[in-house]
Amino acid sequence: MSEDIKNEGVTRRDILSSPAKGAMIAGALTVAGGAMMPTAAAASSAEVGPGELDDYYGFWSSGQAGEMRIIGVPSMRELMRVPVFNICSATGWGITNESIKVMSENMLPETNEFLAKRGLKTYQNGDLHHPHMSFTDGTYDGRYLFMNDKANTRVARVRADIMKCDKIIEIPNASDIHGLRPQKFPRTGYVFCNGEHRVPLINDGSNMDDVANYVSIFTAIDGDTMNIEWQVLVSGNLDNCDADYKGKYAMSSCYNSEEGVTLGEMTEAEMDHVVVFNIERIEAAVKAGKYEMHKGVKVLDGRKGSDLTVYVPIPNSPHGVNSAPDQKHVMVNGKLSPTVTVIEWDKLDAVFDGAEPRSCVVAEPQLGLGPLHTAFDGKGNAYTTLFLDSQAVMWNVDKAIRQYAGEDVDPIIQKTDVMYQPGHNHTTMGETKDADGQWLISLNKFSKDRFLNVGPLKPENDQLLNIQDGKLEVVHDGPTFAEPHDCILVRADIVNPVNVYDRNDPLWEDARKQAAADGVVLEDGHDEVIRDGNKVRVYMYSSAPTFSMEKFTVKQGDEVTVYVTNIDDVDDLTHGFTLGNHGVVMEIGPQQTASVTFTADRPGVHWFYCQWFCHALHMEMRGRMLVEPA
Ligand code: K7E
Ligand code: CUA
Repeated sequence: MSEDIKNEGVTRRDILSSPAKGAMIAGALTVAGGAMMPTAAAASSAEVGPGELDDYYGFWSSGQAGEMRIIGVPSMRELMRVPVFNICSATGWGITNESIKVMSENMLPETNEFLAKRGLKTYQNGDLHHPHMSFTDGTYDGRYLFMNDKANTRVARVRADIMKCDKIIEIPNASDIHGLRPQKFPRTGYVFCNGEHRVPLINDGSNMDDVANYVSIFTAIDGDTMNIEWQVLVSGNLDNCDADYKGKYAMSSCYNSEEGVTLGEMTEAEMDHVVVFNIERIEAAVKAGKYEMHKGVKVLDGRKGSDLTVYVPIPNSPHGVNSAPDQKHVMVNGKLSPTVTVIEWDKLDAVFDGAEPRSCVVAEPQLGLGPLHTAFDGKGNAYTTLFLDSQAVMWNVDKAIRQYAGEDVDPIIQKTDVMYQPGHNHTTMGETKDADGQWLISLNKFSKDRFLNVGPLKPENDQLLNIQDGKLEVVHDGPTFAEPHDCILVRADIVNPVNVYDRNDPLWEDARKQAAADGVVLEDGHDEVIRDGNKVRVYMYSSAPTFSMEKFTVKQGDEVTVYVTNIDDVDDLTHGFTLGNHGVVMEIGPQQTASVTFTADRPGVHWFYCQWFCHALHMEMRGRMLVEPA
């Protein structure tokens, strides 16, 4: 199919940019191909040929795998994996000094103590659900990606210029960070995140049964500094969240308004709620000193009755919260209720002034069973995942509003099966004011029989749907390893990573300082072994296909730090440093410095080598470390 198109001398981009031409070619192919289905036109536009580039960056979470992944859309080709909360065998993330610093420097002291007792410098796992890009004026700005760790109560930031994680912070007082969204307007600004599980605020083990005093906590982080600005205590279990397009409100869904601790107790009530945070009032309360300090963070009380928040009743255990690109509405997905509740942001002004809380609700269409998340096309339509029905439903927001007002209209446009059981979905630019209605991703939790059987553990299935023609059409199945909860789809022109590191990158600031103290200039390809008591610092540089040091000698028991600077200044020329039988590995990108510290405890000759294919003589890029017996 794509070959035929190539023979015509027409690229996929031509087809996308010219609907008439696309239809013409599709028509011709239908005739030529005989049995080809009318879906051929859509399928062809999802095809990205060899050497062609995708139109969108997809930033995928990976759930319990702990990393972020970059997927090209619409090709669904996996482009990169960015280790964040996991340990990475390829890049040495979690092993190098620079990554351990990111992973440990902003943890609570008690966490680092807990880990040290187990011989660890960082957690070995994470559960990354929600990656979101920083915003300026309601749309993605290409600066950062923020993401949560549900497993170990952390939030991370990835720099979009180099696609590496540069900050990981632990959120005190909270338990398990789940929902996370950046402020959309005026900019990010705040990164909002939800502590999901309710725990005692002073969680010192003195009580388990006093559940009335368990709290869940909403946190606002400064996206520029990654400082925790404030926290708000809320009633119920926080789940997902989103922010408005005016910088006034953030909203979180809460299940378990019953504040129970068993499944029966948690799902008892017919109505739960969303909690809306009034940012201006919270900032004023912070200024006025109306907070308590807990673990170094300003904690405000936003539980029921507070004027910082309002609680809007929503049918049973709402889950996803999705702000619409019309900048007016926000969708709250019912999960145990077949409805999605549509709230008008502006009507919350009155609710904060005492109006009946549900007066902000402008629609509540019945869509099907298990609505979890909603995406948008920027043309007035919404797309909701139905987990239990295993479907995507396309519906019209305006019609849903008219139906709620009493008109006899059906907002549902189309339902289509997805394979199988979708959680999140996402559209191209769909969580920004620039939603463009090109593609919809359905992140399905089960693939069952869709792929070759790989044993009891199956991949998930991220399906691509074409939504360009006012209808839903599944055009691609994409198997994924555990467990991409969520993704965002960002127009390619917004993301502009560099090819070569800046020699002054703050990533290896510590190495730079240590080198300066040792009289070594990292920049000019200087190599040296410095002995400082039983600490040995080995500075070398790499230039394809050699390390500047063919060998170095240390003594058994020395604490050795190896610094490698890659002085190659060429695109796509990454070297590595793997030290045999020491569990030591680093990635060293062009112009990067990386370092690793280990104890030389094994007398003998040990080879180190470059594990990143870099040159015809890559296999020969190696050297020896001699460890002299004590
Ligand atoms: Cu719906 Cu963690 Cu975003 Cu999974 S959450 S589905
Ligand atoms: Cu350097 Cu392979």
